[in-house]
Amino acid sequence: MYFPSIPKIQFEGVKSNNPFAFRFYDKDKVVAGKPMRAHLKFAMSYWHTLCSESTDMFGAGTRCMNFGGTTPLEISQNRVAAAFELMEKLEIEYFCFHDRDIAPEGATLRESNENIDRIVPLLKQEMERTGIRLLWGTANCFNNPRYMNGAATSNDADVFAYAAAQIKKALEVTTALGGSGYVFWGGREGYETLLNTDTGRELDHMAALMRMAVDYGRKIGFAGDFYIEPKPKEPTKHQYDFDGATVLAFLRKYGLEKDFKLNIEANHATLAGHTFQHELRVARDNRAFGSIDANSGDTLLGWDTDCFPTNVYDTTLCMYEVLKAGGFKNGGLNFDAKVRRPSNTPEDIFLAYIAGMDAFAFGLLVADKLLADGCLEQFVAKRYASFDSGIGKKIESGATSLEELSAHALAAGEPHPSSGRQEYLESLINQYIVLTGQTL
Ligand code: XLS
Ligand code: NI
Ligand code: NI
Repeated sequence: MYFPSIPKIQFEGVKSNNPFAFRFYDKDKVVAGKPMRAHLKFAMSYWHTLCSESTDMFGAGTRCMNFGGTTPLEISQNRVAAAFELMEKLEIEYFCFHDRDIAPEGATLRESNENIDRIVPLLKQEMERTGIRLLWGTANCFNNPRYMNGAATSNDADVFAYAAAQIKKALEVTTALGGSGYVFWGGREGYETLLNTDTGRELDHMAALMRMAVDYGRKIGFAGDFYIEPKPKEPTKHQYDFDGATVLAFLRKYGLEKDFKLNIEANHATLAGHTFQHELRVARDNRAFGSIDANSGDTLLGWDTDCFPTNVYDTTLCMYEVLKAGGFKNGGLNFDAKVRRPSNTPEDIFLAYIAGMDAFAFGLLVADKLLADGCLEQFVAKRYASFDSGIGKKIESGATSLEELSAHALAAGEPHPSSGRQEYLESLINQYIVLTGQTL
């Protein structure tokens, strides 16, 4: 046991004073026809949860993540047991990883691949024992110095080939473990200066690698979704996958839109100058909603802080969009989140997950109530009612022209737009949060 002080976390309800209990996440409670666990599909991120020692640019790690191992491979082996103990104790049913999270990078690519092959059977065994599943896999093509100029968008064809080799292996492992998704997050796919960059050529290369990944994945039996995870900047000054809209344009330009969906991360949305809800809406409007990296940014810091999400207002609006999109299919809620550097004990990791899971469970309950009552839907439907008949209907069906609209405007005179009632609607969300709380 790696976390002997932590009990199995149970649902105890809102009145519980036990920090190691869920207050809102009642996994089998049925909401809108499905148990909470099926709506939320929580996943553990291997990298933040089991690899990060909480270093930052100015300081060393504040916790040791060796799990009693002395060699990199031994650490990785022990990490598997720790991962499953943690997920079992937290009732988390999915996980996500990068190739380099599960096994150490070796001196050569061949050695790295062999390291992966030593760990995969252990993961498989634990997955079979517990029923825990792989939400998505990915390749870390950003940490190693070889990727300093990018991976698929490097100026060096040998670097491109190296990334392709890593992605090939990661796809094989994801498929072998029955993963339902494969993520592309373009960690170094961007530029620092346009003075040395052929952006058009780099984007062609990025699309080419994705096309090859789809072809190979389908060939070896990967039936899940490919995702792009948009992020506007960091580590590069400008990342090509800036936001949902940019990614959709890229996918359509290169004919990749059928195989790819979006993996929306809350903190990336805010870095792009959007709200989390905005990015989810863009995905939903374009039928490209896939999965979520659940975390939150710090409004006072301008980088990807990956804080655990605890803001119920945000989780409510997120789950509202998820429900409206028809819920998760292959995707889920991956906690791409890390504890703060001073939260340096194993207990803190558990407390952080409990906080995040409870925040989403509560958000789900509020969103469900909002949708069941339909107050926002009714308001929005009424707000656009002028398009339901008459000239509005003609506009929507493409049955009018500038000539006819001009004649209409001349005859109708000055329009009288209606109030958007923003403040009222915002207070309604608060009201629903309180009303939902009262039912618990
Ligand atoms: C980093 C990204 C990363 C991806 C997976 O900002 O969020 O963690 O989710 O490569
Ligand atoms: Ni992420
Ligand atoms: Ni991120």
